[in-house]
Amino acid sequence: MNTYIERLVSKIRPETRITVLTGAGVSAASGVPTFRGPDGLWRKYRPESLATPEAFQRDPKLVWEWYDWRRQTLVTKRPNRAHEVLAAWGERYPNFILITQNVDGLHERAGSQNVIRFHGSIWEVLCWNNCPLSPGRWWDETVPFPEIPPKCPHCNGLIRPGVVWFGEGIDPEVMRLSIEALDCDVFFTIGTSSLVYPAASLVHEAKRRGAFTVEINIEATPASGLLDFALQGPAEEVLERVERVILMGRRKDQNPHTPSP
Ligand code: BV8
Repeated sequence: MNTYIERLVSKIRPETRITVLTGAGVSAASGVPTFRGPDGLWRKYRPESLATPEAFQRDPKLVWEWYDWRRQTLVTKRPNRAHEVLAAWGERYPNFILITQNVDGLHERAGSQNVIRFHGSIWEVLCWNNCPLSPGRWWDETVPFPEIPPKCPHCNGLIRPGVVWFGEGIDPEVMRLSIEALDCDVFFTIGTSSLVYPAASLVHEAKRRGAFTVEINIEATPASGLLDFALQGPAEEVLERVERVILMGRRKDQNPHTPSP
């Protein structure tokens, strides 16, 4: 793995255009259940039964019970080393873009700026009736909601979570920014099963456009065999190792006579 990490780091310069796509695996070390892992969120519920507009129409209370439970869980969690390293890269590299499929907000809590939230945020809500008095969507961190399903303060109808459900399109501006970010030198896909589209198509388009593509995951995914590097291991450990090699290299550049440890 070290040789791979050294070869990867040799491709990273201050001006390198780096784009990262993350999935639930990046939040796993924070104790946030993934979707398809052994304790996965979907294990208890079927995606069709909860994360779709039809499910919400049919049973808004059940859907909100699931999201309110996830929000209550999230407030007890903290960003882990994977989030922290990615936030540091966002500071260090001017051409760094982070796209996440996660709706948990942990990247922002770790300090990442301008995160492209491909599937929205569990901390945003919008009026289910799109009532004219309500803003498009707004931030609401109420935990727990005193009333389930919560009501729109502007029309007393229902509000819905500000996430993208199955069968819903990606916000056009989010999609535009994400596609623009595929013109990069190095594309990382980290902690995602690469099963949900169109998010799973991003890494392939980045490769087609000439990016060096790297996957970090604890297991193989449908994308693994198509990428330049598949680094197998927990994101919080692999990213820490990559960061350490980067920092060692920077120290050497600044003090060429530093003996390597
Ligand atoms: C759309 C927000 C059209 C909500 C989510 C057949 C073929 C292809 C596509 C389809 C199809 N049938 C239907 C579709 C479309 C569908 C889809 O892709 N379905 C899949 C299941 C086949 N997609 C859609 O519906 C999308 N919309 O197509 O719309 C359209 C277009 C225009 C106009 C109208 C309509 C919208 C999909 C968005 C769904 N919303 N989330 C919420 O969170 O409640 S999806 C949700 O699951 C996540 O956001 C994420 O995107 C997705 C996948 O989850 P992952 O993040 O990858 O997590 P997972 O648990 O799966 O994997 C974790 C990984 O981490 C694993 O690989 C594991 O090994 C690894 N890991 C674990 N620990 C670690 C680790 N890795 C590193 N370190 C660790 N420590």
